[in-house]
Amino acid sequence: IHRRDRAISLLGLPVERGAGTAGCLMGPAALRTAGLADMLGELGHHVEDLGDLARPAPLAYDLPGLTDRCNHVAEIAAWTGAIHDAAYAMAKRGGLPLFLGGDHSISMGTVSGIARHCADIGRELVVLWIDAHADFNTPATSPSGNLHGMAAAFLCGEPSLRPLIGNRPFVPLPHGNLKLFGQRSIDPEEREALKTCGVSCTDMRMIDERGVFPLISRLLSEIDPRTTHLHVSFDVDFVDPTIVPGTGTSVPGGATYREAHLIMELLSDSGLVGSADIVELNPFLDERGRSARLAAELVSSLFGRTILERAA
Ligand code: B3U
Ligand code: MN
Ligand code: MN
Repeated sequence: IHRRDRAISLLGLPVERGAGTAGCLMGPAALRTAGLADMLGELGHHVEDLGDLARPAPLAYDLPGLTDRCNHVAEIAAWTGAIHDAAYAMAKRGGLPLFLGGDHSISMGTVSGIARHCADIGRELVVLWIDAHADFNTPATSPSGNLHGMAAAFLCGEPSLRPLIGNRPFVPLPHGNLKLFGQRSIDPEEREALKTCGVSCTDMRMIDERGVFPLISRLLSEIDPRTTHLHVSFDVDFVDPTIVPGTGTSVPGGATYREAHLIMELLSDSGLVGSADIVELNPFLDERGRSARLAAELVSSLFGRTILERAA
């Protein structure tokens, strides 16, 4: 069941202005220092590191309705476009794109690029958003103005955020194809919007009551591997702050070490994962590389690392 012969392409996205705290810029470097590429190579994958995407020049003009309401719009809009182009090209080339963040605003570019490729080839896209937060705010509901808290809403086609992608083709993700998992901090109006849009949200309480195994198995059983591309967007703040101190907006009551690994192992077993983001690692806040090391380990579990050999 474990495919360990995949062609994995790493792309670093040193973006931090989507978050309220600086430091995610160093995320890709820390993941490399933790040995991510070698860990994946040792599993048998063909790993190619494309390095970091170059920082694009910020937009020289305002985006009406966004510039005044959100933080660092000119930078993040430029990044979103550049990341979208890179992700689209990587998906088109084949192989499995693995995006190293960066704050969660990178997913506006990564997922929209993947969505565009899926539309080209007639595949359905499902996005599993593993996160303490829902990232479903809009400029009108956001308490902070930080764009990383609006990334999922952008991807589902929130009209007020659309200008971030400029005049590039944009394929919105249907609300039913966004699967939120692990939430424990949702703003009041954000919660209303999730309800109105019918977005599936497996919150931390459900995980406490029922456990990771049945919940993830159920989600995956609803995905048809013949027609569907699964993108995993993994925000490291999903994991409990006691084991991942290196992130900017930690929330108590996160996943345990084994819960996080089990999710990755089940995703790996499913063979469904076609692309992934690892985001919100902030090495400036980390303690002696612990969070970076755990993040790299979780990515190896996502790509076939097991405790005992279970491969067919
Ligand atoms: N929901 C809050 C906080 C937040 C969202 N995502 C992160 N923090 N990482 C907001 O600002 O939108
Ligand atoms: Mn997030
Ligand atoms: Mn988060």
